[in-house]
This record gives sequence, C-alpha cells and structure tokens, in this order.
Amino acid sequence: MFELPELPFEKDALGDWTSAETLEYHHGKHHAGYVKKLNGAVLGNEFEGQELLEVIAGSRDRNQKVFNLAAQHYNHSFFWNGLTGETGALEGALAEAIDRDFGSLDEFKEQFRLAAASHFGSGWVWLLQEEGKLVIRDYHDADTPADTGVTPLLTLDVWEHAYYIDHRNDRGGFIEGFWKHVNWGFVAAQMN
Ligand code: MN3
Repeated sequence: MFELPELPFEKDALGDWTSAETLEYHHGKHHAGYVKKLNGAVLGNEFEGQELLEVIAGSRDRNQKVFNLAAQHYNHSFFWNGLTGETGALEGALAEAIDRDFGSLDEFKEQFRLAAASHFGSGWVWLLQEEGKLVIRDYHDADTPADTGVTPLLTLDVWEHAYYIDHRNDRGGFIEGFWKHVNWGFVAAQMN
C-alpha cells in the first residue's frame, strides 16, 4: 500500500507563499486523494505490490488511470522534499553546475520562471540532470520524468490548486516566491 508522506516542514513554515490552508488542501486532500485512489487502482492487477517507479514505468502509455495517479504521487512527494521554511546556501557542485549550464543563478531562475509562466494549463516544471548536464523541462498534467532515465533534482507544481488560495491567478507571484523556499541541500543531494 502506498502512503501519504508527512510534509518535511511545519504547515506554517512556507509563510505567505504557500499557507497552511493551501497545504491542508494540496497535501491533505489532493495528494492524499491521489494516494488513496492509486491504492484502489492497483488492487488485484499486475501493479499490486510493485514499487512506485515500477508502477509508473509499467503503466505509462498502457494504463492512463494508474499512470496519472502514480505519477502524481511521485511528483508531489518530490515537490514537498524540495521545499523548506528558509532557503539555505547554494554551493558546491550544484552551484558550479548551474553556472556552467545556465551562465549564472539569475539566468537559471529566469529560464525556470519562463518555463513555469508560459506552461499552458496544469503541469510541472523540473530541473533535471541529463547525461551530466542540468536542463529545465516542463511536463503536462501528471506526466513525470521519474521513469525516463534522467535524474530529477527539483520541481514546481504549476497546477492552479498549488497557488490559487494564496495567489489567486497570479502564477508569476507564486513562481517568484518559490526561490525563498527551495531546499538547495535536497537538490544538491539528488545530483549524481
Ligand atoms: Mn499539486
């Protein structure tokens, strides 16, 4: 059985950016709902008892319902892990790789902002490591890089349910505030 992970921070840790009220819905209702439905959707079929990544890879292009639920469980779990109350230092190999592949931290943030702001409809923006290089990619709806052979480092949920309570339709304000709460230590630890 898949389980809803505890948030790795207090519900009020993200301040005005993502309020406790948003987290009560986003984590406590949306993410919890995906986990509950996923457990129901794998009961009694080939996916029952498999690890999450196996379910994602096995259901992609074959069972859209199971894929969407499993991918959303993965994406949300990764999203929470990339967040923290107060962003820490960005240093070491991660800082060097950002400078190398984007030119500067500011340029990386600008490219990430553009990808998130211009993404049409629901989806996710990811920082990934592909063959040693950092790249930004956006994914529609529940789609995920989890099973595609790349190394996921950081993600931002750009579904409206992620920001509508605190930012209404201002996705730009939501993206801007993200940088105050990125857990760079987590991001750096994902690099290979
Ligand atoms: Mn979401």
